[in-house]
Amino acid sequence: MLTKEKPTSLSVEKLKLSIVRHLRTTLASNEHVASQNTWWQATCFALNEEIFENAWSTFKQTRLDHCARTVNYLSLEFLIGRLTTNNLINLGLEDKVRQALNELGQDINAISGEERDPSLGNGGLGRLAACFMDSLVTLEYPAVGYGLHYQYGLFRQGIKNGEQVEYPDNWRDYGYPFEVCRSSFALDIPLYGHVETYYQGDTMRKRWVPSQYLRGVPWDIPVVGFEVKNVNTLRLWECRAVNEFDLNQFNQGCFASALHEKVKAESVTQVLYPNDESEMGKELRLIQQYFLCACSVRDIINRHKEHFASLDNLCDTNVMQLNDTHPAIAIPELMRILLDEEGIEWDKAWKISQRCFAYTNHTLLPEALETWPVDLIAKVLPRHIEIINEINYLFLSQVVEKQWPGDQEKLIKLSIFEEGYPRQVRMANLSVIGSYKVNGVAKLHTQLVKSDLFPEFDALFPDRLVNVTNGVTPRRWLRQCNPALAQLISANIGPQWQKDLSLLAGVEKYATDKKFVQQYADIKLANKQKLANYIKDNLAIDVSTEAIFDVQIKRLHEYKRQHLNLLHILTLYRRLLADPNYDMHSRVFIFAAKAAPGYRLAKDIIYAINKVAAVINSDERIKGKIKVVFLPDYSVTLAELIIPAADVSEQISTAGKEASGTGNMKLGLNGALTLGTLDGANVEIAEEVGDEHAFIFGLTVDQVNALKASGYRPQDYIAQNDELKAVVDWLCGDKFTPEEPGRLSSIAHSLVQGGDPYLVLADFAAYVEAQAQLDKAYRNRTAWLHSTILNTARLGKFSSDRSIEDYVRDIWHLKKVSVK
Ligand code: GPW
Repeated sequence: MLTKEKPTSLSVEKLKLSIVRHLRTTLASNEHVASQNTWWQATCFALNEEIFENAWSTFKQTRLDHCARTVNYLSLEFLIGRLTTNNLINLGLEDKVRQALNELGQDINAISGEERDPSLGNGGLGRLAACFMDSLVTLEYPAVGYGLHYQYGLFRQGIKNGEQVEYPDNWRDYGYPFEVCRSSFALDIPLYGHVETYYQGDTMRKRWVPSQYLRGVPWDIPVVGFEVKNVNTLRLWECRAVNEFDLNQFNQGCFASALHEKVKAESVTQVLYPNDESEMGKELRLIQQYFLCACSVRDIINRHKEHFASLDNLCDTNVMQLNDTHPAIAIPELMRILLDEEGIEWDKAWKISQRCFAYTNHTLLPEALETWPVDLIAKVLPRHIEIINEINYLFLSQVVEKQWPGDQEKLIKLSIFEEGYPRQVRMANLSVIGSYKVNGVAKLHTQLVKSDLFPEFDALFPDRLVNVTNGVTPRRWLRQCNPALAQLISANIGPQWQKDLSLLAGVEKYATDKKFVQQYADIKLANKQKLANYIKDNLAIDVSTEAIFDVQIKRLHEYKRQHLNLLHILTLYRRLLADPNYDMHSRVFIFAAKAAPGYRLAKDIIYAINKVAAVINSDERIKGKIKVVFLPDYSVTLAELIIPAADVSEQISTAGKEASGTGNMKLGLNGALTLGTLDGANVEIAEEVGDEHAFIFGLTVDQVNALKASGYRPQDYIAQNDELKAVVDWLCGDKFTPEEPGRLSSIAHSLVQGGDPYLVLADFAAYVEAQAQLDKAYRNRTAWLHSTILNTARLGKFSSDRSIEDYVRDIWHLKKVSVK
């Protein structure tokens, strides 16, 4: 038994009755004719009976506890993944529902397979938000997640002739059973227009006269706690037109223009922007950001005002966590309400506002640091640009000028405005100035935030910048995705690890226990077989579970260096061609990655992986020693299949570029050994697991900086390394694209003529060497299994429960609210 029974009135019999009742009365079907999808919906509705009631109790209990302080997690992305199995596990109803469905002639796995992934995020940042929501509710902290109800999530990826093609992801096509539309909390959001000055007695005041409104309609998705009654809310805003369409125009035959306003309004939450870690400056994206912030801030204030007459104590009842700068416009929005609507004077308003916001920085990449043209903000949000101006003026004159009198350079660097054409608003500067705490997401990352990104802010506000190392929820990323391993762990150390992952340390003593080691190995093998079957069924590629399953799964980015991995594959392939007896353990290189649709080189790398895969996989001379697999349409669900099957976790970003990474934690917990650079959370992973149980290679942050400062010349590395030269040349020729010679040369070009901005060539030799060590290590089966088990045993730190407790202690200061 993995899960404690929660106090629930739901017996197998009651569940059966409820499922059948929903088939018949909610879904207009019955148990004789229902499709699998209908069965799935009925099962979800049966669960909702328990879930919604608990959500209500949680909400009420929070009010009763004197409006216990609540964290509001503001994020443009929540990559929640499928909820059916997650909810079953967290409710402790997995066994009962399995039995109930069984007795009704249905298979629980097939039924939960009916759910489509809600892919309301791009990658790590969105998935982190989902893990945090799971931990917050499980730890019984009052929390609301605020996001957008995108009609289309992240595009579905297909591969056609090796190239990425994008298809729309209509994830809730005919509705989604775990969400409920709360139309009574709908709000109208102003936009555009101008600002008026007027006098109230002697005081000059401002008011925004908008020229347009959008309606925000909330959809609530319950977030079910594990082994607790608490159910929190993820509130996603859908944008609609305030006015229905113009019937007169419609009747006169002007169909398109009659619908114009409606179509335009609905476009705001139509689709998730697919650009991970790159800012774009598009008007619709700014409106998305503002729409989320305006709806959420209003909602928070409405909740507060049910209990308090003024907003003076807003920061006692609420904190708003900004998930990167994407929702930073919430800062001037709250200021606008305090100043213009509440009539609070500036200094007091600023104090209130600043105590309400905290900001998480997730990147140092310059292209990901958001800026917005001043003119664009002035057009869409005329009052906000005035407020930003005032915040900046007061900050520069009262804070910066005091600290560094007459220092023009400091003013230029710290100003919220970046001069130039066009002038820009720097959202990161606004976020640091407007928040009481700012955090990085791994130790190394936070150090770099302090030393490289915001050193002056750190000097001005020495206590503001803190670290909270990321984590992942052990419920989804161990218990749910690897049930056999979860079972084995529980059988030996008890099930409490699921709520306190540090208890995994108890597994360490079994790392030398013959029986345990064998069981652990059998589970890994079975997981590999399952993935091998999927690969066979979907891509018609045969892979052997004897081979090392070497996995790189993440967004496609130059800084993540999937092309470094590719160069190594080519190197092994050349060695095998040169010497058929070349001594290596067989290897399956598994990739899954989506590229932003406009990111040319990233798409070229996907194409190259697929072209190389086609040639290598069908080359009989190498006798299947290498297989290359690119699994299309990476998603949370696919990750749940791949991660438990991995032997090797590729974490090979250029040092200093990956803020944290979280896939590294999931893979390590599931027994993959990290092959990685000293970047992001890899540093802490290696620290926890011990250097002997990971393969760390490559330039450190300091070495990267020194090399760049001394004038990095990628050609030198090619000149010194014949193998490297040969594989780069391969990319320029027609070896892998006989029908289009030179089709892969853009990659070589970026590495040589392009200056190799992410030092792929500089790290190549060290990477190949680390790979050779790994190959050798894998062949010592006992030692490898030992390391694998120690990875599981020693990575307890990387639970998102620990991250949340860090946030609570250092930033949020929440108290638990237990629902009885
Ligand atoms: F650019 N991350 C992401 F910082 O997935 F906003 N998308 C993003 O747009 C950004 C960051 C942003 C990732 C980081 O790359 C990764 O290192 C980190 O583990 C993750 O955010 C969660 O902190």
